[in-house]
Amino acid sequence: MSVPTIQRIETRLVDLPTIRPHKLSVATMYGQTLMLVKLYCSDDVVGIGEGTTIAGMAYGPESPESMKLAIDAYLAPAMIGKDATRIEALMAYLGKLVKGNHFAKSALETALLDAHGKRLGVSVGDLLGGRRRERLPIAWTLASGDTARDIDEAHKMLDMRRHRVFKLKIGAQTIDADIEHVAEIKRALGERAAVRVDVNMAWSETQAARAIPALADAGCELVEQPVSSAAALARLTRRFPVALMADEIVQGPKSAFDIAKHDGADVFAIKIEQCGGLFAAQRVAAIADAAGIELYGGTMLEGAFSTIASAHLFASFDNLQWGTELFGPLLLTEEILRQPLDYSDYELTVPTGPGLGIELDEAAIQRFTRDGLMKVTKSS
Ligand code: MUC
Ligand code: MG
Repeated sequence: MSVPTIQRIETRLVDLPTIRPHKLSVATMYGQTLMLVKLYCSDDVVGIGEGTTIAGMAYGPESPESMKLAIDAYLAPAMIGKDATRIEALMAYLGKLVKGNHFAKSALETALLDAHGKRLGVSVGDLLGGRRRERLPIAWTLASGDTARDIDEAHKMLDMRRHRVFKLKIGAQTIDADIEHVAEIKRALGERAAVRVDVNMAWSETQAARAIPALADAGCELVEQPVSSAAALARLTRRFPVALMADEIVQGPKSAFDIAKHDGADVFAIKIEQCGGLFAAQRVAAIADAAGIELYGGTMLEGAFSTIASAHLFASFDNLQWGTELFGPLLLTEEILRQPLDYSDYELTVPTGPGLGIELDEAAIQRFTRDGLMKVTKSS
């Protein structure tokens, strides 16, 4: 029997509005762009993958446009005609041809896994070793830029039983203003909700050393990436009892090993795109487990495809002490799936169907698609 090969890869950019501006220390987002990849195989199986960034290139070196370019010009041509079933080998080959570009590679690996799951009639989670949980706890990010509006939003989420863990985006204003913002929100929510913060690397080590104990006093249980330096984060982790989480500096297994070697964080935020794909993210989780570092399922504010790819992976983790923040699709105004995801009782249900277990609604995304499709086939 001949092996299924990759015949065609299509990429497109889909610009979707967000339900409100999303304010981080690095930028304010008014919309989100999904870079969607469709991978067509010789056995008529089609896989879909997705890449997103946060506020264009404000968060990291890739953008939706750069992912599309890397795939169209370099990665896709190298994949045409290759065995679609040997995913780890193919990703290793692409890793040699193209340095970096983790987000683009994650989108392609997701599409390969979606296709292979559909081919075998099993879920992506099954391809990763099988799920250990059916549902995942989902935190929500309060980032409207206004304390009263954030409190109102949190109350609504609690009343709907959609989220009871809130991550506050801070670092854009003074430390005193940020501490007051966190304290006010925690006071308003009390025991109904847990409050965490994400500084997105905005502080120096001395600023962080002043802010962290005050945040803990305000009732904040977790501080995410307060500084950019891995060495500074390691020193802060040793100094303060409140849990400190590494996010931006977790860029795949090598960086995870370096951080773990220096006792550099209490928790890792694992993001499939930042790690360079699901298998790389799985290795990061293994390193964290071995080092006694706790785990959190992070997001790049992804749409449904990367969100569900992440959900399959996080559902397979042995440890997921801090839950997840896979709320990306809820930040978008548009439903892009034929069957919406199930967010209920503070959790997301991990789909059970073959591959990712979700189906793109082509008509829903058509009017948001930028400049049409790019197709890479053998002859192009
Ligand atoms: C980040 O830095 O964690 C995740 C949730 C959110 O609101 O922003 C992202 C990025
Ligand atoms: Mg973060």
